[in-house]
Amino acid sequence: METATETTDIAEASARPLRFAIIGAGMAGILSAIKLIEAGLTDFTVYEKADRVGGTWRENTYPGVACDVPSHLYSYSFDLNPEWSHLFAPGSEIQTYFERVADKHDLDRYIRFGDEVLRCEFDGGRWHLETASGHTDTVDVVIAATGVLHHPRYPDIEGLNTFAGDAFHSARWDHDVPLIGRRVGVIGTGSTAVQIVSAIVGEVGHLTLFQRTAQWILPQVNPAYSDAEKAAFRADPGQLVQLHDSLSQLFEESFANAVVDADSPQIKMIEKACLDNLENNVTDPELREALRPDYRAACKRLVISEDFYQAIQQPNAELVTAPIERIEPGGVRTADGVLHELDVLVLATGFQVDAFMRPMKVIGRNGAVLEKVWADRPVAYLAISIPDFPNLFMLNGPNGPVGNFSLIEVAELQFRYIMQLVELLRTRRAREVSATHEALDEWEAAREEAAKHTVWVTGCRSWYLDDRGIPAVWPWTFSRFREEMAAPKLEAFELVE
Ligand code: N01
Repeated sequence: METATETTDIAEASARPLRFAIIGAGMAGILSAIKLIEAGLTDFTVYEKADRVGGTWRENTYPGVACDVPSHLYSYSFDLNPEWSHLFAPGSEIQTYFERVADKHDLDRYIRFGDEVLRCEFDGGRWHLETASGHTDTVDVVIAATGVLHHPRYPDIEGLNTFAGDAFHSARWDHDVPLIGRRVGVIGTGSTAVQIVSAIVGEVGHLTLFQRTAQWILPQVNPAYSDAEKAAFRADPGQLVQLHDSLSQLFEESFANAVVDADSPQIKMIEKACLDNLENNVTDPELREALRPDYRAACKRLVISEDFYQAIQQPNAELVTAPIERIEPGGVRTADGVLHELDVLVLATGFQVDAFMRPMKVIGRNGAVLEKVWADRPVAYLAISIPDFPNLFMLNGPNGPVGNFSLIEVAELQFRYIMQLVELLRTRRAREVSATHEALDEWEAAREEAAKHTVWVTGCRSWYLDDRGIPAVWPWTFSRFREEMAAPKLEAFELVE
């Protein structure tokens, strides 16, 4: 009779060898590489268009950049970090963390830097990749870890290119441009602009913030961790796990569940905290009214800042609410005829959030072209799998959880789910796995229905909303996401033998 070990050995010997391509070496790409190595699936290449890992944290280097998820939560669960300097660590520290984790797992030898994947075509049961340098690869599984907020959105403002000073998008910060004593304009009032304003107001000569829409600001202190606290984390990693888990629970109960229920007591508490912040911390009544939003808190992605109101009340700061008419060589002309003269113009105008792995050309089964499939808007079953695009799995794909969660926790849960689908391929239960059209349609309908109860549809414009005004994000609680990610429902997948 065969022993259990022999049975496993036989199963392993007959397992299908799989080659993988991971696209992107940001947070989710690094995670995928580490987890594949851990599973013994080491035949893979990570394709990264830039020359370093880090994704959004490599690209966003603007003054004040930080994550609004606490750093001990915004960490890999398997690589918690005792060294975080603050509750919300600065972006450069987060970038260093990703570089250190990638080094620790010796990922450089798997990563092809400076080579963008331009095309992926499914043919003969495998994916054929072509990169910008002309390199080709053939793989069984593609993991698209290409990120969400990475294609800068430039505003469509007349005369933008005529500006005679220095102008750049917040995600393309030009560190060669001096700011000290100069006249700097910032367009936008999202999380990015708010961080920039607080960080630079003390050094610029004059700061002009062009506000199209006022934002609710949730005040949140950002204490530093003491040397003693860091030493305690180092000495007892169990404390770090506890901290990570308690932050996760706190975030889930306070934020994550609040935003998906517009009538919840938690959202009312957030609204009150934002309102108190405005009432108590902006002294000039005219400025206070200019900064008062006319929609509910957290309808737009909530902006978290300890010191924005202080910054905008500095004598060298000015809030401009008149609509921008055009940009001229000397500055920004607003509809009231005023020319706001500037030396530097920062476009903190956000990202094209529906691009995902595009502009990469992706061709699935029977010639299905992603660009056409997504002509109206991007969709993927549970944000992971697209019908007719077998063995291609997305991390942080369309309509997944992005609001007020740690995207690392999201990606870890998604990856575990994907690995269960990969196991079907490896154990030869299927050669091709992709969601069925029916499963996707059902999920989309349920998602759209659930979205009606969220705070995101209570009357504001935001990057969460698609062209129909439906939030392109996970509209349920985080525990529901965890449940969905526990195990794939196989009836939702087309398994080609
Ligand atoms: O971009 P946004 P962001 N004329 O899209 C304005 C994450 N993030 O880079 O509100 C004038 O939120 C636009 O105005 P309006 C986080 O998920 C996190 O700030 O549309 N204004 C808006 O004010 C965040 O939500 C962190 O009327 C124009 C702004 O530009 C996401 O990234 C830090 C305009 C864009 O705001 C995006 O944030 C940074 C025009 N033509 C980012 N076009 C943290 O973790 C656009 N605007 C803290």
